[in-house]
Parts: sequence; structure tokens; C-alpha cells
Amino acid sequence: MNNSQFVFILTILLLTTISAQFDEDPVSSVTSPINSFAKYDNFRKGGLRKLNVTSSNNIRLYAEQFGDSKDPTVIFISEFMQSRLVWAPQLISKQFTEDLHLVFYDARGILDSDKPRDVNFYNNVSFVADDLNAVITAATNQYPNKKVTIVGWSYGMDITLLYVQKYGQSKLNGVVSVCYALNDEDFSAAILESVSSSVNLTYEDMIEVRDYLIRNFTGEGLPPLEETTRLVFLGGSIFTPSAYISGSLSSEFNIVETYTSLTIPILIISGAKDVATNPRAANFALEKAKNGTVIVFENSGHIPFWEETKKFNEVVRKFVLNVNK
Ligand SMILES: *[C@@H]1O[C@H](CO)[C@@H](O)[C@H](O)[C@H]1NC(C)=O
Ligand SMILES: *[C@@H]1O[C@H](CO)[C@@H](O)[C@H](O)[C@H]1NC(C)=O
Ligand SMILES: *[C@@H]1O[C@H](CO)[C@@H](O)[C@H](O)[C@H]1NC(C)=O
Ligand SMILES: *[C@@H]1O[C@H](CO)[C@@H](O)[C@H](O)[C@H]1NC(C)=O
Ligand SMILES: CC(=O)N[C@H]1CO[C@H](CO)[C@@H](O)[C@@H]1O
Repeated sequence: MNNSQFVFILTILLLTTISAQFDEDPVSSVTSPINSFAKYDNFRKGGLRKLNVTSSNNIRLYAEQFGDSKDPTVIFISEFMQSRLVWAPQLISKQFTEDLHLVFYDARGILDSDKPRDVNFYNNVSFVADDLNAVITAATNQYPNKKVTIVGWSYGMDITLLYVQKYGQSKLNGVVSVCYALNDEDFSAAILESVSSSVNLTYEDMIEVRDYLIRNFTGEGLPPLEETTRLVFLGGSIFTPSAYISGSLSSEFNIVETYTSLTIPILIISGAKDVATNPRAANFALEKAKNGTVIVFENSGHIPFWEETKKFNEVVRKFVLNVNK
């Protein structure tokens, strides 16, 4: 099975799961996975369109966009080792996507983007900044003066801040920070250790470590992820080479000052039952932010965009429309 076949099967799995789990539109009467896929495609005025993106070291990134590029642009950035597929609950919501231009991408080393097996493609924080810059440039190609809103999930916020450190904030009009620890000590030491120990494992052991991380995405005391949902997270991370982990972890950075320097609005979303990021990290971030607001998701762990989709979509959409006024 090659990557795209795998992703296709994942997508089918994903869509059936979503339609079963969420009573939100658009797929209300699913008779078969294929049928729901067709409906899904229909709903997406023109569907997802591929964006050509090339970053530094000639890395080709897989990015796709949905909606009209003249509408407010939102770029979604995933957690460490996670793919763009995790944003499916946002993508399939008709209320959320209406009149927005949404952009999803796999960072270097992830799923459908180039995945070199050499640490030299990952061991400089400059690279993830270049990746995001290349995506922003491609997404605003037709409207070069346009600003974009970022939704960064956990490590996705590190990427955002590394981007700001290198390129400045002039292309951004707002940031949604999802379950992010600006201060290292509020990120679970057990999880961090599990990630760093997962370099050069056998394939089976590697899957086990990645699965452990994913199981910890669900909030404490909440039911575990449904099997098919878990596979979306696991499948999105499974092709990532060890070089990504060792390279990314070997590069040190300090971004607190960059965070403090941001003058654009920051919406800080926190999961009250998050075991990966201590929920108190939100208060730390709020103190450091010039223009921050915190919204706590009481019934969420590390993935409020899955755990409380409706609320997530509402608050993020409202924020995006506000900063684009
Ligand atoms: C993207 O790149 C491919 C291959 O270089 C090219 O065939 C295609 O026309 C490009 N698409 C766009 C929208 O530029
Ligand atoms: C990272 O890459 C940048 C840009 O190519 C370069 O200026 C810098 O020296 C590199 N840093 C390290 C530690 O290699
Ligand atoms: C992992 O294996 C590669 C290739 O054998 C080696 O170069 C690298 O040093 C190893 N990394 C660690 C952390 O052991
Ligand atoms: C925060 O940003 C919003 C939107 O740009 C602006 O209206 C508001 O005045 C800012 N507040 C502060 C304290 O800077
Ligand atoms: C802190 C925490 O909840 N860790 C959990 C991570 O996932 C594993 C596997 O499901 C649990 O055993 C840990 O308790």
C-alpha cells in the first residue's frame, strides 16, 4: 500500500467515524463510506485543492486549501509528528467553513510531505519557520498583502513562534493557541521522555510509542478515543522517520520573548483535562501575552477540536471573523 492509498482509506475511516460521532452537518444520512465520501466532496464547493509548496532544502510540502482565497485565510498547524488529517472535524463542518479560506499542510517529515531520513533536514529551527513561510506565501499568492490567522496545536505553536522569530508578525492578524505550553515545565515530562526515547526503535516498538502519545491526547477521565479516530492520529504519524524526532529535539530555542512581543490578538484554548499540557500553562501564557484571551474547554484533554468540536468551531470562527474585520 502506498501513502496515498493509505490516506484514502484513512479518510474513509475518518469520515465514517466523524459522521457517527458528531451530529453536526453535513453527512447526516450515511449509507456507506463511499457514499459519505461523495457527499463530502460535493459539499466542499470544489473540494480541497492542492497548493504547490516548496520550502528550504528543496523540501516539497503537501498542502491543500478549501474555499475561496479572497475570504479570511486560516492556516492550521499540527502537533509534533501529527498530520493535517487531524483537522477533519473542522473541515467537514458547514457552519465552520462557510466563507473561510482554510489551509492544511503536513510539515516536513510528516505523511504526504517529503520525509528525508537525514537529521540535517530537521536539526535547524529555521526549517519549520521556512515551511510555514512557504505555506503562507503559497496561500496568499493571489493577494500578496493579505494577512492570515494561525491555528497552532501545541508544537504547532512552537512552529508559529519560530516563524515569527525569523519572519516577523506582519503577515499575521491573529493566533489561536491550542493546548500549548509556552513554559517547558508545563509539558508532560513523561510524554517528552517517551518521545525522545523513541529514536532508532524497531518498527513495532516505534508504533507502540506513538500510540502511547495518542492515547494521552484524550482528557483524563474521559472515554478513550474511538478506534477509528485513534487510527487517524496513528496513521498520520506512522511514516515519520526517526531523523525527524532526533533532529527536531536537538535544536534548542527560546521563544518566550517572541511570544511576549506579539501585538496581534492571541486566543488561548486550554483543555481542563489535558494530560500532555498542564492546563495552568494557559495562565502563564496569558500573563506573557500583550493581547491574549483564555477559553477553557472543561471536557477536553489535548484535542478539544475533536473532544468539543462544536464549541471549538464556534469560538475559533468568531475569533477569525473578528481579527479579519
Ligand atoms: C503544481 O505543480 C505541478 C508540478 O510541477 C504542476 O503540474 C501544476 O500545474 C502546479 N499547480 C499549480 C496550481 O500551480
Ligand atoms: C540554521 O539555518 C540558518 C539559515 O539557513 C543559518 O543561518 C543558521 O546558521 C543555521 N543554524 C545552525 C545552528 O546551523
Ligand atoms: C540512530 O541511527 C542512526 C543510523 O544508524 C545513527 O546515525 C544515529 O546516531 C542513531 N541515533 C541515536 C540517537 O542513537
Ligand atoms: C487586541 O486586539 C484587538 C484586535 O486587533 C484590538 O481591537 C484591541 O484593542 C487589542 N487590545 C489590546 C489590549 O491591545
Ligand atoms: C499521564 C497519563 O495519563 N498517562 C497515560 C498515557 O497513556 C497510557 C496508555 O494508555 C496510560 O497508561 C498513562 O496513564
